[in-house]
This record gives sequence, structure tokens and C-alpha cells, in this order.
Amino acid sequence: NVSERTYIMVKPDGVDRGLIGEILSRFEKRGFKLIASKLALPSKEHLEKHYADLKERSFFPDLIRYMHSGPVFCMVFEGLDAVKTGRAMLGATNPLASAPGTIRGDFALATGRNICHGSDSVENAEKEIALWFPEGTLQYKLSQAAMIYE
Ligand code: DAT
Ligand code: MG
Repeated sequence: NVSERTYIMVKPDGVDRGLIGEILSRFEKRGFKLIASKLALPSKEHLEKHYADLKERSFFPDLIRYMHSGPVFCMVFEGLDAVKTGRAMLGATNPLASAPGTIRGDFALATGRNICHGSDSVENAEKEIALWFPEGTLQYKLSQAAMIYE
């Protein structure tokens, strides 16, 4: 599906370390279309909604504290298999298990400081996009689309 959407978010450690441009750039260069972006300082309640599936996990309080420690950079990218490919570009949850060449494999060492979020399914992507971008995303055509897709 060439119009699949995924939610990608640079976490507070990624923002602090100056990695917004690097991460955005990788998705741009891969061929994905940026259809929404913003810097945000979400409330703890908002972050708890984003990570609602993990509420019962022991690391949940630490996760929310970390995610609340500074601004995050929120992005929506559109393109072929955006969710699965976005996850592949991110690497594994534990950066030590992430191959070099992936975002976490190149820039992170600890699971609790893994610099970037990416949706793990199309269904969750749509939920996350609705949560972070209630104002919606943009529709436009890239002139280079014919050079990216057959
Ligand atoms: P991912 O971010 O790869 O989708 P996840 O959704 O399972 O991973 O977890 C969300 C975040 O929670 C993850 O990026 C880092 C943190 N986390 C996950 N598992 C953890 C663990 N076992 N210990 C500490 N933090 C963890
Ligand atoms: Mg996840």
C-alpha cells in the first residue's frame, strides 16, 4: 500500500542529542513523504495514552518519566509499507540487538534511551496519528513519485 502511514517520534534523548534532522533525513532519503511534523511537550496523561498497552509493565513509570523529560519531535510519513519499513529502519527495541545501519543501531545503547519511536502495526499507526495529530495530516504529491515507485 503506497499510501500507508506511520507515526515516527524522536524521543527527548534524540532531540537533546541533536538527532531530529538525521532521523527525519533518513526517512526522506528513503523515499517516504513527510505529511505532518511538529515539536511537542506532551503531558504525562498524553504519553500514558500513547503507551497504554504497556501500562502493566514494571518499566512503565520510568518510561513515562523519560518521555516527559523534554520535547519530542512528531512526524507522520507516508509510503509503501511505511510501518514495516519504518520499524526496519529503527532497529530492535534494545539498541544492542539492532544492526549497524539502523537508527537505534547507529545512535543508541540502552533500551530505556532508544531515541526514536515507530508504530508497530497499521492499526496502531492510525491510532497514534489520531492521538498526536488530531488536526490531521497533509495531502500533496511529490513530483519525484514516479522515480520512487514503479
Ligand atoms: P518499541 O519502542 O521498539 O516499539 P515497545 O513498544 O515494546 O518497544 O516499548 C516501548 C518503549 O518502552 C521502548 O522503546 C523502550 C521501553 N521498553 C520496552 N521494553 C523495555 C524493557 N524491558 N525495559 C525497559 N524499557 C523498556
Ligand atoms: Mg512500540
